Amino acid sequence: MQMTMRWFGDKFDSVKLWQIRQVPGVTGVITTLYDIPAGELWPLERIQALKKEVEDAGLNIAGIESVNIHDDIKIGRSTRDKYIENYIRTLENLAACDIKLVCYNFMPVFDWTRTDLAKVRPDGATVLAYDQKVVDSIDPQTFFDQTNDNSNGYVMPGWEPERLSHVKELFEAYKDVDEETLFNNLVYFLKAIQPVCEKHGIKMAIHPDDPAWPVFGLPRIITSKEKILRVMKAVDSPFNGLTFCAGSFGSNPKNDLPGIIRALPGRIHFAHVRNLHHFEPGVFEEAAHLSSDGSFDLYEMVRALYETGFDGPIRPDHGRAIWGEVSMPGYGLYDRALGAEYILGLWEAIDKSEKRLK
Ligand code: DNO
Repeated sequence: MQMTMRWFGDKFDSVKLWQIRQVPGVTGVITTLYDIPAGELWPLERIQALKKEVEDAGLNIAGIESVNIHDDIKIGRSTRDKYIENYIRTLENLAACDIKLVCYNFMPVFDWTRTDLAKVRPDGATVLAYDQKVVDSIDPQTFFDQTNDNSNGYVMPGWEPERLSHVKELFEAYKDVDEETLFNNLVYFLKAIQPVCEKHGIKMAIHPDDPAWPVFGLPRIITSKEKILRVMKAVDSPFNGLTFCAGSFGSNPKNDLPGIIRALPGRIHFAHVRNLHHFEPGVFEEAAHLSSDGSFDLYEMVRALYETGFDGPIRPDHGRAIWGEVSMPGYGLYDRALGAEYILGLWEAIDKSEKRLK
């Protein structure tokens, strides 16, 4: 297990690499070329420069989050092969820089969705929150505009303007794409990239849908243990893996988080570990990582990762905004650093008690 933090690049992140370097136990970053639109080729020189920047700061690139998938691939348009070709060449360029973990998602149009980016909690911290009633009462374009207006001036991951400047057209393009079609288009994509992944030992780690149900009538397919197992079986090779994201699967209280981890030994390549507080089905807010602050048992989650031999990067996930920090919502330094220390503490305790028992 390697403890990491997500970093969006010097131009886009409020957090600096030297600050991440000072978080005890964090040895790497999960990063991206945030300015490259989905579907375009990542030039080798850009990846090399990013790697140098991170390594000069005393860290390593533990993986990429995300190389985004062009909507034509998800929709299954005839143009998809051109975008898949760019994806394959991007993977080759990453492998040439020894970067072999790629997180991506297969959500149509929108990535993760929250209805409040700064809900005030009793202690004055603010958090991201979700209320299905809000989504049900507003149209997608207004929703998109509101999200961007409330993001402290930062571009939110998955909400990049160039991706979403055509919300209406995209909705139109998805009108014949149901869950089954989306699933088949994912399998088509995975089979197409399989040879390059297997040749270079690249691990692909699909991110679950967040929240874990259809929003705005768009299909969503990575929402439960059964559904992710279906994807794993459809292309049954270790390169085809999962980003276990507690907050995404956990948005549905019916999902048993340690159970999902235990069902996928060897197929979880990356983990986003965090906590949510549920109020009622479809209404939740993000919490501090500590188990007692939310609805999840972080000890059981970390224990399941430990016991299934997880050896990839973990990152703390969305943090609360605390101590006056202003950042991209969910991605400040302070609360994520607290989360990293807590997860490292759980891991050390489990590791030492297991070794003592032996
Ligand atoms: C939200 C993130 C997601 C995730 C993508 C992966 O903060 O967890 O945006 O990076 O879905 O492609």
